[in-house]
Amino acid sequence: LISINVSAQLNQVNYDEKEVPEYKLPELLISKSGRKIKNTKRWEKIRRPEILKLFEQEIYGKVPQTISISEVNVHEETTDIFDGLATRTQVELVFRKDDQELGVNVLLYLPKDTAKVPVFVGYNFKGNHAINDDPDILLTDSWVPDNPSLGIVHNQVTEQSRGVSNERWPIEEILKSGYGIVTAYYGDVDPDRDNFQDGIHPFTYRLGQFRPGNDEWGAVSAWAWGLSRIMDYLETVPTIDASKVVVFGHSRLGKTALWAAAKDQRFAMCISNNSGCLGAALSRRQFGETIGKITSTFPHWFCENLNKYSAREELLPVDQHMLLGLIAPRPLYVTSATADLWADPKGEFLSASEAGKVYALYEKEGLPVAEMPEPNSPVMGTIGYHIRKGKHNITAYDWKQFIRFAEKHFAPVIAI
Ligand code: GTR
Repeated sequence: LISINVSAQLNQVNYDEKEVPEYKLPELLISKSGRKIKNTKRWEKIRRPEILKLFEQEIYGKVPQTISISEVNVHEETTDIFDGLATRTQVELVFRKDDQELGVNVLLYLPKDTAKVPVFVGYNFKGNHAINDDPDILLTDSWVPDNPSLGIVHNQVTEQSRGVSNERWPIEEILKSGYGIVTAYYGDVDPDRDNFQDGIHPFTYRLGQFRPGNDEWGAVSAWAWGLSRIMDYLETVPTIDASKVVVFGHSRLGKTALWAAAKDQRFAMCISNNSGCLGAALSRRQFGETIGKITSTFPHWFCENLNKYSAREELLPVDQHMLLGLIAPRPLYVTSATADLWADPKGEFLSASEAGKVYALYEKEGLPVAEMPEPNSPVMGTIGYHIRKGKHNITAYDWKQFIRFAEKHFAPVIAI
């Protein structure tokens, strides 16, 4: 019977609310041993570590050992970008172990004439040069999925893809609002393909080991690790306010941003855009993308242990509202899009709503509404949410809300 259910689930996608199975979410605020978690002390001491460990073991995979930045190479620094609005810096974070070396190129635009700036930090999908027409952004030499229409062949980018994602990156608006923007190509840390011989993973292998253990890091966990190393670097930049770093990401990189913020409490705020399955959406709803689908299409994203839950969501010891709860009490913004049913907008809203229970322990307001708001009607408590009209994407509209949300929670940036 179980195998029939598994193949039935794998072959169809449910977009019908009436077909969502009945489910019971695992309790956020009852510990494994049955203790009620009534205050922040117990949350931080007992329940938070328990939940974090479950996500590590069963979903994203733990980082097997500490790997630190070996060297920072400053490629260039230019002080007058966008008519004097900003400085641009390009650095390479170098990681070395034995004869292995990995370089992650980080691009920073920081507003000028401000003492210490808050920043948004998040990965891009196609290389730093794709986020703007700026001709001086270095091209990545990492593996990039082929896309001949953008001149990406033999997994290498060319000039042709410069600026192709600029609609997703309204850099001047971000800078004008007083925020800096920091990005890196996620494939610098680990190429997005089912191959555990490239990227950062082999740095932790024993002799004769070819892939991570069952409870060790998949790609999302490796990308999240990379965001924390970027954070290590940001802490050393004197013009950045490291207490105001907002980690953000779209889609698979939204999943990554959530996991990074859950693990690394130095990120002061988190934005998950259209992150869907194993991002913000509740797995037990099995609406749109499911665990069975995601683990068969992207077998390298999560740890091996996750495969146990393919079409057996009810056995998971956690659900995604608990991932969002790990971000408390820090401000968290979750978005959906009306046409992005694959990511289960309702499931994203419901988990954001449930996560409010942890925020309540801190006497913070979670989501300020009980029902899902109308399209293009953002709501902003310490947890914020909007569902934008349109497709799976990150748009200027989304960015306007991110900036508003950051301005609501961080004191205004003061010009000097
Ligand atoms: C889809 C995947 C989603 C989402 C998306 C993306 O194909 O099924 O989970 O991550 O890719 O990253 O654009």
